[in-house]
Amino acid sequence: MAFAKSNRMPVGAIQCENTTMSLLKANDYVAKGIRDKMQAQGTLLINITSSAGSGKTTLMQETARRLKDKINMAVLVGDLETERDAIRIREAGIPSLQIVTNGVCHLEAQMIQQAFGMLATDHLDLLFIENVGNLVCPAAFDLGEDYRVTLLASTEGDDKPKKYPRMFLTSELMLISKADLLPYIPFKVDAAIRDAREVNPEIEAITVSSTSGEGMDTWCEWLLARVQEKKESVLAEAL
Ligand SMILES: Nc1nc2c(ncn2[C@@H]2O[C@H](COP(=O)(O)OP(=O)(O)O)[C@@H](O)[C@H]2O)c(=O)[nH]1
Ligand SMILES: [Mg+2]
Repeated sequence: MAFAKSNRMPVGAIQCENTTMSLLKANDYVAKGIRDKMQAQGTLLINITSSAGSGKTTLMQETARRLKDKINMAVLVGDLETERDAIRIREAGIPSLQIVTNGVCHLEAQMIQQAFGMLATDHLDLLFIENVGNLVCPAAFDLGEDYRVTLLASTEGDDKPKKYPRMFLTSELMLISKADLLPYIPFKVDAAIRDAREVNPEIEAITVSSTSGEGMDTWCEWLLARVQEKKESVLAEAL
């Protein structure tokens, strides 16, 4: 095979790096617009990420049941196919809109922007984005969120923070989910938190179970404190 002068790139090869860089630049531009909109209306935006099946939708349902009478909240939820998660979340009593990505493995800021045309957000205190389930692609796309919260289920193994460092590096909070299963599984909570903090010394950690309710009060208090901070930051800007 012939090589270009640099001797590193086969002639005719597609330089994917450039495409990816311009895609990410465009994404960041739209993400900034979302961040500005959320700041103007005082809505806390939280991007929920994890592997598939770690309990994101169940957490959204349980969080809705606990907080929907205290704050206005909604969920945008991304999946490759089906509207099942949005239906589950609506059953918990809050608005939810499914973003079907048709095979794309992550949500992009443009998709969130488009969703605003179909889900009213102006009055919301808290908007969750449940991202597509995987620990790789969603890590690269800023959605304009205030916080990125990553679930690590006890069933996934405690080695994931070091294996998927970018996701944990870019998250402010790690939720160790399915805590009710910890007695039956060789998952070391301390090891998972230690590894996550070696990747990201600032990351906070809460152990939760949507099934037993363990840690849910701490999680909801964390959310309400962030909602309050957001309101205060909007007020401070108005002065
Ligand atoms: N034991 C246990 N199972 C859970 C918990 N949370 C979710 N699940 C189960 O895990 C599976 C995947 O949950 P789901 O919320 O759909 O995960 P998602 O793909 O991350 O949205 C479902 O069968 C849930 O019932 C939990 O806290 N404990
Ligand atoms: Mg889900």
